[in-house]
This record gives sequence, structure tokens and C-alpha cells, in this order.
Amino acid sequence: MNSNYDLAWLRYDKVSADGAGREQSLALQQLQGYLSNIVMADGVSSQVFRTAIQELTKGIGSLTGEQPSLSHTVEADRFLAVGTLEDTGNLGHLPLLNDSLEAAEAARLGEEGYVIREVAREGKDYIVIAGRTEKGLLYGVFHFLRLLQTGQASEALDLVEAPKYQLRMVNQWDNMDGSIERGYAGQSVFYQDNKIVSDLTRVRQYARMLASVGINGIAINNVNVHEVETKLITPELLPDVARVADVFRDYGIRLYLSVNFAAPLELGGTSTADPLEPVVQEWWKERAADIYRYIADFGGFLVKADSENRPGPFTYGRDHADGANMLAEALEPYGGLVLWRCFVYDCHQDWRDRKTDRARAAYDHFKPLDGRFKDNVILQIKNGPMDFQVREPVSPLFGAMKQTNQMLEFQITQEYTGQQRHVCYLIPQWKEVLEFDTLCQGEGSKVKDIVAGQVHPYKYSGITAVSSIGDDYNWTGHYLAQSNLYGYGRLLWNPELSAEEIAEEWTNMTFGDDQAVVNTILDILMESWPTYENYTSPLGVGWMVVPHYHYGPDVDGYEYSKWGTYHFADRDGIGVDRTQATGTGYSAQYVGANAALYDSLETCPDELLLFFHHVPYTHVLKSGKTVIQHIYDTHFAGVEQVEQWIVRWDALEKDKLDQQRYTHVKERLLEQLESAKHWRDVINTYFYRKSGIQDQHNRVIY
Ligand code: GCW
Repeated sequence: MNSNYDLAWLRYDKVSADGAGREQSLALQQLQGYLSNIVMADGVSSQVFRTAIQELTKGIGSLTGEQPSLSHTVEADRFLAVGTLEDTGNLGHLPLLNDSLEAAEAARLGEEGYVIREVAREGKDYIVIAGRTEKGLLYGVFHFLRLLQTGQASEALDLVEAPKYQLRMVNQWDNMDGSIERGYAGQSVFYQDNKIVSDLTRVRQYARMLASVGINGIAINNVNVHEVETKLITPELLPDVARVADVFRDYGIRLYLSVNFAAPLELGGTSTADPLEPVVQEWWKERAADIYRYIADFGGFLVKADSENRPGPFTYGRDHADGANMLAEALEPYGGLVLWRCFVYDCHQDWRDRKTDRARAAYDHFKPLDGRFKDNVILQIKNGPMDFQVREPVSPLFGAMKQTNQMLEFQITQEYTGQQRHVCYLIPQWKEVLEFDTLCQGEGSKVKDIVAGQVHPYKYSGITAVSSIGDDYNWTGHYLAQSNLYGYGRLLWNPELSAEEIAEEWTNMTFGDDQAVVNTILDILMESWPTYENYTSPLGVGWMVVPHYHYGPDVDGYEYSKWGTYHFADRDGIGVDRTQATGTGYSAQYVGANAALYDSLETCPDELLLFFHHVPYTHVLKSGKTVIQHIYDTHFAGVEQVEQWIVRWDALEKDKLDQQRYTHVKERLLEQLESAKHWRDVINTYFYRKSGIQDQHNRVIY
């Protein structure tokens, strides 16, 4: 494993009074008096508290070039006060905050929120960073450092923050041989040679990065649980898993494991994995007892069952509620959760079968089970009904189950969005998903509120995502792809932040505040998702990628396969008829006006047209263009956009950016350009040959 790493957005580059970083340094100068003394409230001492203090001293030390002093007593007139409201909250005889905190604010803090506020008392003037708990304090510290880094801190600070979501997780698809399923940034930082690595330095650094954006849970192994990984829940490997849990605990992050549903059969010598067999139930209870002996705060199990050839309850004629509940019962005495994935579909479909529709699968399997799951089960649902395509509708399963906890699954790793060779900033896509109004309880039943348990009163809910990191020096393969990991955490903390705000924060923290650099990067990020969509598969139809590998175009790669991912292009038209009258009826899984919107050719939004309808190439879009002309135009435009980015990158003064990052990004942009041209020419040529229709602008099509 590569043990060298970039500090990502936690660089804390020292800010000087001139040149780059001027904005920050002005803010720092104002705060100088406060920053040199940190006073800790009495009574707090946990490991997370120590982490918070370490982060604060390290961050301030690095940003100002001066190590702050640390004490329990108030000597200076100005200082930074840190503590928790749960404990005594006193600074000697001075109150930390309690009496300046309104009851309503205090209630809003919850378990993980914090206050940052200037307090003036008895001739002392101090900035307080306080959480209700140590975890809240840790998040408050990272927020404060972010304000310093981005030049937004001032002495008039006054803010109260709490996360929108209860579970804010990442899922590693790491295997113990060191490979990462759909990983595009090197090998695993967790495993090597079928063992958990002994040096956890990079894991610790990863924990810092995650905690700095508020992540509080991690599943550390691939949902496809292979032979060796099946043993992670046994005493043979638990001591090592516990070492990893210790690292994450220091940063307020709970550890989860993906489990193999057939584990009792494969490891335990039982003759079945039937969830209703007492011997199987007993086996899982014993494993739970083992796990909690090693990891008292273990989060729970993540399960991919009856999905893409993984074992599951269907083998025994049982359903997913039977399967999930059996595991939930084993974890229940310890407060553990079962995160049960809904990515269940027929991956052995006959392409000739026009009735089966993979998009329908999750809803068809799970909706009828509403009310049958135990309350420590959470259904984990991918954002769309297919599989993390550049454009998909939102899964109609969100909100469709009133009595079953739900959480949302995004994909940070760019499996279908350029594999971290192309820039594709995904926050705008995720925001569209979160803002989608399902109408499940009438208007205003948005996905963002459903998965916060604010539409139906779920006991557990939240958001998770497949991580994008590996042991590459820069963590994410493409340096600019760090923005997706950063932005993911920020969005989960506060989904009201705009994609631009998040991008700007990240860019400032990572690249400083040179306006030309910041503007160039910001523009590239903000244009990147629509650009990627432009030169890849059109109008929501998806796929058209090289099978299995999923990078680069292969229009018919999946067309005659078993995977249920078709576009049905012929000489007259293209698209999947998912309407109620003549298609698969998928559109009826949406509620009321949404079902009608997608079902009708007149109202269906352009960008999803081919997801829901099969239309002639001459069909006129709302944009006024025909489908075929749209395909040609967007594919030419997509390539031109990437060309423009390269022009802008070249125009940056090289000394404003370090050579390493400058050249790296340039190389990736050049690769993206080549790939985009390939996409353009393959797609345009394919549809020109199918349809025989000329480009109105007579551009080169082969
Ligand atoms: O999109 C598919 C990926 C698989 C992945 C699966 C899943 C972990 O191509 O590699 O398996 O999704 O989400 O389970």
C-alpha cells in the first residue's frame, strides 16, 4: 500500500499577509488574540474530546504558524473556549455558554450539533465552540477551522448548527486482497494480502477527512462478501476489525460490516442458511455476541442479498423481511442495525422478454413488505431505479413505505460517470434527487425529508454512499474528484447548501483563494455533470457503456445481454416504453401527478424522455429540436466544453498552483477530451447509420 498521501482539504496552508491567501489572513489577523489561547471547559475527557483539541491546535498552529497554548484556566482576556454542554461547561468560574443559549437553540443542537459564539463576560471576551456532546464539539472545531481557512471567521461569530440526517455513512467496496470493486484510485487503504493492514495511518487520515465533513458511520468491506471477508465477523478476524473500529471511534464514526447471508452455511457447518431455521438464528446470535465483545459500539450489518448472484432468503422460499428480521433480532440486544439493500432484480433476464423491467424491481419486491420489518432494519435504496447512471429518475420506492425505515444510497465512486478520469462533480445530481417531491403524503414530500424521517416517522434513516477513495497519493484518482467526497459529507450535514457553495468551499480550502484559480476550478466543476451527460448516453436512456468495465462507449454492449439494460434503438427510433398503456407500467409506481407527468409524452421532461418512452428520431423535444438533432448537438457541444476547460486551464498562471496538481489535472483533462471525442464519434455515427438522418449542420459524422 502506498503510504504517502495528500492532505486534501485539510492542508491548512499557512496564510501569509500578502499574495495568495490574503482574504484568510485578514480574518486571521482580526482573530489573532483569540487564537493563541485555548481554554478547555472542566469535566470533559473522552477520546473524541482529545481528538477535537488535537485538531484545533494542529489546525490553528498550521494556519497561523503559531502553536496555541492549552489550559483549563482563564488567564488572557481573549481566548477560544471549548467544551460540551453535557458536562459542567465551566471555564473556572466563567460559564461556557449555558445561559446565553436559548432553550430552542439548545433543543435544536441534538446529539451532534454545536454552537460557535462570541461571549463577553467580566472583562473577558471569548469565542466559544461547544457541542452538546464531544462529537458535536468535534464537528464544531472542524467548522471553525473551515471558517478560518476560507477567510470567513470573524469575532462576531454566532452560529448554531445540527445535521439534517441521523445516519451519515460511507460504504467501502474494498476486498481483503487489496482490490476495490469499482475503485478508481488505487488499492485499498484497509486491506492487503487478505489481511487488515497493520499500519493504520492512512485509515486514520481517512477518518479525519470523513469526520471533518460530518460522516458518522462506515461499512468497511464490499457488499459482495467473498470467502475471506465472510470471516470478518468471527473471532479469527475480529481483533483486527476492532483495531479499525478504534481508529474510527476517535473521530466519532461507527463501524459496520457487510455480511454474507450464507455465512452460517459457509463457516458454521450448518446445512442451511434459512432465516427461519433455529440453528441459523442461533448462529447469528452467537456472531453478534462475539462482535460486541470486541466492539461494544458496533454499528451493524450491511446486506446485499438475492442480488447479482449473492445468496439470500429466496433460496429457502423466504422473503426479504424474513431475512432482514433474523439478522435484526441477533443485533437487537446491542442496539445494532441492519442496513438491507434494495438492489434486487433479475440479472438473468432474457433480452427477448419485453415484459420484465429491471426499473420496476426494487418497488415490486419491497413495497408489499411494508410493515413487516423490525424497527432496527433500514432499507437502503439506490437513488435511481437502475444503477447510478448519469441520468435516471428518482427511485419510486422513496416514501412508498410508511412503516419501514429507509435510507438513500448514492455512489461517490464514479463507476458510470467517468471513473475519476473525467471530471464529474456530482453534487448537482444528488441535489436533484434530494429535492424530488414524491407526493407520497401530498405536496412537499421530498426525498430529502423522507430519508430524514420527517415525512413518515422512521426510527432510523439517513444517507449512505459508495466511497471513492484508494491508496493513490491524492486519494481519489482525479484530484478534482476529492470535491465529491467533500461535498457528499457537506450535503448530508445540510442539504440546503447549494452545489456552488459547496464547490467554492472545497476549492478555497484545497487551492487557496487566488481568484483566477478558484473561478476556473469552480466553472469546470459546475459544468462537469451536464458536460458528461452531453457526450455520453442521451436523454436518460443510460448504459451504452463497455460491459462490465463501464468506461467508454459501446452502444449495443448490453443490448442483447441478461442485465435488463436496453435502449431498443432501431432504424426508426429509440427508448424504453415504460408507460402504463403500452409499456412496462413502471411509470405507475410514482404517485399521482408524478405518474401522469412521466407517463405522458407531452409532459415527460426531455432529460428523461428515453427512460420512459420509445419515440421516433424525428420526435420534437420541448427544446424544439428533434431527438436525433439533440443527440448530434449535445455530443458536439460536450467535446467543445472539455476543450474550453483545457484552454482555461492553460491560461492559469502556473505559479498560482503547485506544479504537481497543475500537471495532474491537465493530464486528466487531456484524457477526458480524448474519451469525450470517442464517445461523440461512436454515438453520433451509430445513430446516423441507424437513422440515416443528416446532421443539420453537416458536421463530421463517420
Ligand atoms: O452497479 C453495480 C456494480 C457492482 C456492484 C453493484 C451493487 C458491489 O457494477 O460492481 O457490486 O452495483 O451495487 O451491488
